[in-house]
Amino acid sequence: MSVESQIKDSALGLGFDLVGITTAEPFERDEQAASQRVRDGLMDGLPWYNLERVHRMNRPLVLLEGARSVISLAVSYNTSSDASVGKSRNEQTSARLTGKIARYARGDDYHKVIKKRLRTFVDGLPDILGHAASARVFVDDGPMNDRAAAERAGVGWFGKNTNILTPSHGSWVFLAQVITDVGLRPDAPLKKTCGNCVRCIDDCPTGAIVAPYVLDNRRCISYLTIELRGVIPRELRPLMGDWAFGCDICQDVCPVNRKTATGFDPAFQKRHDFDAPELLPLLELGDEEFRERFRNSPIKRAKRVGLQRNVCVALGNLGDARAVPALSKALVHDDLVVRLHAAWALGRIGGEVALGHLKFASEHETDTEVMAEVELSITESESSVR
Ligand code: B12
Ligand code: SF4
Ligand code: SF4
Repeated sequence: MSVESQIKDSALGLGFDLVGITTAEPFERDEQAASQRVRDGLMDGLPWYNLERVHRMNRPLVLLEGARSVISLAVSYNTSSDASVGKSRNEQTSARLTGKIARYARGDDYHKVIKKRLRTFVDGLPDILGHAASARVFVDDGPMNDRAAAERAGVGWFGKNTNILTPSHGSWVFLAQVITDVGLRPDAPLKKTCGNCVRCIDDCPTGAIVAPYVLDNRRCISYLTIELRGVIPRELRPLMGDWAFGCDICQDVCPVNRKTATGFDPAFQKRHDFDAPELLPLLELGDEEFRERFRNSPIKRAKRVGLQRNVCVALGNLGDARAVPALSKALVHDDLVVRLHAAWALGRIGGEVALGHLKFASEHETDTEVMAEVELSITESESSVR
């Protein structure tokens, strides 16, 4: 059995679903494209994503001295069917007021789980090779272009929504890389493309996929609900639907994802209520309860205030008056970002009761930015009452 086959078997045995190998040559097309994206302002909002990082992340030799190969790995997180996709708003609101969490975030934090697995994998390399090897591991936590490596190693191909699509598991995969100084026979990239399909581009509600393979980070719901700290641009809020954390629309509509193998990784099984969580109780969470509920979950990244801000937007978009009491409580939240989005949501739901709460807030609010939102929402609410 070749060394490459033994390495792949070892990875599959540890719970990786897919593995491919590429050289440590630079990803030149990707470096150029990503640099242009930064210059065009399409990566704005992620200050760490700068030209220096783009240079490093596309050059394995800069990341590991003597690098010769990249072993590219993927793990499926598609472990359960989706309770919320395909349900109409009426079906959802008739029972409970629920929002949506992106699939990748329904189980344990993948960074920790996969990092541990990568270390075990690397520890096993000397036994296979018969000598020591230098290696550096990455899983979305360092300057490495995961998608470019996965594409060139034949793990999958770039979809027009910018995700890597794999033939067996669709795009529902986490990507991880091992850069090593061992020379390995590379795999060939897949000869697959999206063809004429443009579903993801047409169905993205915020128009974030501005051209095939090009995403405007600032418009992506994933960015707005996970990475953005502070106020969500007003014009984008109505387009965000009921996403409380992340967004899967451009993957849900993708025909390649229709028939995909299910992942069995216990770490990524859906936690209770993590696909379509009840929104109102999330608004009530204190710091300690937030930490407890989202311990070892990717959702921690949004922080309590970010998640509660997202919940306000989702409730505003659901437009259900049952949310008015909870949102009116959020008008006196200790964080101004939550107060501001609660005011917006009340204005969007409208009606006499919501209007009354907004007027009360207009007499007591001390922050000028929140006050401006309260006043705008009063105007909108008054026009809905009339
Ligand atoms: C920054 C980032 C984000 C940002 C920006 C996303 C983006 N598209 O750039 C935000 C916060 C919005 C985000 C969202 C998501 N992310 Co993210 N993110 C990253 C991160 C850290 C860097 C990605 C990056 O470099 N983007 C910069 C741009 C320039 O790259 P790109 O969009 O991939 O574009 C490439 C193509 O255009 C290609 N290209 C250029 N010209 C051409 C021409 C042709 C013909 C072709 C084919 C390609 C091509 O070159 C570009 C550079 O490689 C990676 C982890 C990592 N270290 O790599 C995870 C990563 C990409 N994210 C991941 C995930 C899971 C997500 C979400 C699905 C989460 C969610 N459900 O909410 C969404 C998906 C949104 C989307 N449609 O992309 C996974 C993707 C797995 C996969 N199957 O592809 C990654 C790889 C993390 C991981 N290790 O698993 N993410
Ligand atoms: S994740 Fe959502 S908002 Fe972002 S590009 Fe895909 S569909 Fe658009
Ligand atoms: S929806 Fe169509 S265009 Fe978009 S990634 Fe899937 S196959 Fe490609």
